[in-house]
Amino acid sequence: MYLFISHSFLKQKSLGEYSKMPPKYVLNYFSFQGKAEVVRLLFHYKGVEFTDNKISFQDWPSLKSDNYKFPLGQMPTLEVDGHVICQSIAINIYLAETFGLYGENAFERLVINQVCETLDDFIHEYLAVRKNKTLDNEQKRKACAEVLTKKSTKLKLSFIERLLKRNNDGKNFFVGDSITLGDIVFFHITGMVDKSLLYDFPMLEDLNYRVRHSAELKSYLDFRTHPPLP
Ligand SMILES: N[C@@H](CCC(=O)N[C@@H](CS)C(=O)NCC(=O)O)C(=O)O
Repeated sequence: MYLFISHSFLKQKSLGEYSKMPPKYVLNYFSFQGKAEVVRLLFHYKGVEFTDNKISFQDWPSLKSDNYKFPLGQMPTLEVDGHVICQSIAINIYLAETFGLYGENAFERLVINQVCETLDDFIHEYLAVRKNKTLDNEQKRKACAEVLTKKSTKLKLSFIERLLKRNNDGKNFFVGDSITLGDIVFFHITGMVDKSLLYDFPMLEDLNYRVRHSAELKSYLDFRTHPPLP
C-alpha cells in the first residue's frame, strides 16, 4: 500500500509537470450563443486557444447518447485534456478561476455571483416565455416585451446597477478595475434580448459598451456570426 501511494504520488508529480503546458480545450455546443457563449467569451478574452466544436441539430440526436462526452445527455460540455466537465455555470466558474477572472477575494466573488444569479433569474423567465408553445409568435413578442419592462425586471437591473456603482462609482466594472466573469455574464445575458432592456440604466449601458469594445473582445465580437438563440 505504502509503495503504491508513493508510486502514484510520483506519477502525479510528473503529470503535474506535464499539465504546465496549456491544456487542450474542446467546447461542445450548438451553433448559437445560448449556454456556451460565456465560455467562448472567456477563452477569447484571455486569448486562450480552444476548439469550438459546433454540433448541428441534425447530428445531435446520434451524439447525445455518448455517455463519456455528454454525461447528462446535454450540452455544453468542455473537454480539458480529454477530461469532460459539464453544467454551464460550473464550467464558467472553473474557467474564470483558472484565468484569474473570478475576483480577488470572497467579497468580490460574492458580488460576481450576485450579478450572475440575478441575470440568470431574468433570462430564465424570458426564455420560458419565448419557449411557451401555447403562444403564437405575436403573443410571444408581446409577452417577451412585457418581461423586459416589468417591475421585477427593473428591480433586478437597479440592484445590479447599485452593485456596479459601489465600485469606483460605476465607472469601471463590477469588481476591481478590469473585466471579470460578472461583466462577461452581464454582457452576454443583456445581449440576448432587445437593447431597450437597458434604456433606463445608463450606467449599465456604459458597462455594456466598455465590454463590447474592450481590446480583448472587440475582434471576436466584430466577426461573431452565430445568433443568441436558435
Ligand atoms: N444545466 C445545464 C442545462 C443544459 C441544457 O439545457 N442544454 C440544452 C441546450 S441549452 C441541451 O443540451 N439540449 C439538448 C437536449 O437536451 O437534448 C447547463 O447549464 O449546462
